[in-house]
Amino acid sequence: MYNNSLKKSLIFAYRTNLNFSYMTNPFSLEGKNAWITGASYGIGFNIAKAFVAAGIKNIIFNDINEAALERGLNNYAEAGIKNVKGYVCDVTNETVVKETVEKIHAEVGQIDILVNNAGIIKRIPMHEMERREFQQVIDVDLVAPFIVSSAVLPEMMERREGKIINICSMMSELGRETVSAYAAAKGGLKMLTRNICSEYGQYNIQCNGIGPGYIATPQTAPLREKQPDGSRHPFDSFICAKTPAGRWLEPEELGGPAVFLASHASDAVNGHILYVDGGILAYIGKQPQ
Ligand code: NAP
Ligand code: GCO
Repeated sequence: MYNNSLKKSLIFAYRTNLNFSYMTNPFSLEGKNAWITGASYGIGFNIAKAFVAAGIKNIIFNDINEAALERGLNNYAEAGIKNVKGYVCDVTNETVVKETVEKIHAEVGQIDILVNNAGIIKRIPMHEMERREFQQVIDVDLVAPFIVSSAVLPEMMERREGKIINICSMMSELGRETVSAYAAAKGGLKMLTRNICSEYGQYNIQCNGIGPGYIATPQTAPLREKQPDGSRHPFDSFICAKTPAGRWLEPEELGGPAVFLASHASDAVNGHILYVDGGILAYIGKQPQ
């Protein structure tokens, strides 16, 4: 009886590439390397901090130029994070992405976890938006996750293990004025997530998304700016009324969900979008008083 259950556990462990730390803590990231794109600050940086707390071996991040990379490296140093390697890499440039993956393999090692975090938004009414501007958003928010994932997948397939997390949005589900390109890209990213799951699940690769609600980062700073008379930005009040918690979320609050999706704890979760929105998608909004 005992022998049988031990044998079953060992077969399970072998099939799923488990290690000892998994058996004691399914949320452990010990021994793993994670590449988080555009993680100099904001959501990506906070996901990196949570990965470090979960025992990650190495954090890899990139930013678009030397100055941005330096700023990021300073942020990691200030947070006391030493096991970090930064690269200058524009995620929309296929050649540079391929070169960066080669450098990471040579200088750090295998990429166990990829977080497609880099993103931009342009808030322009659709009928005033130029095709070039629409395309830029699609390139960074949708085409880049395709480029980076495609460059990382072959090695994951060879090892028959990997985690890809795509940072989606409320706009993967909902629309609003002025964010047509962003909503189109993030809606597409939700479906890219499901398709990577469908195509590569057979290689023990899990691809899931995180759909953050409204998070207080530089990307959303213009929506929270105080008015000249000192009152709150109307969008700020609008978001608080749309969120059951009645507040913006902090980037730190995405750390736990990201650790879950990066760790063996989520090995049976694939193609899922985990909305971390303080309940926005469940709520009709604050009723008039
Ligand atoms: P952020 O503060 O603007 O950070 C985005 C990062 O991506 C920055 O480091 C930026 O670099 C980098 N980046 C942009 N284009 C790049 C490119 N072509 N190559 C490499 N890096 C590039 O944004 P955030 O709020 O942390 O958002 C992170 C992700 O979460 C984005 O995908 C965003 O759409 C998504 N999201 C945000 C919220 C929110 O409420 N904040 C909600 C839902 C989803 P620079 O330093 O050069 O700008
Ligand atoms: C906007 C916001 C959003 C959020 C987020 C929602 O202008 O509506 O910037 O796009 O940042 O993506 O989940």
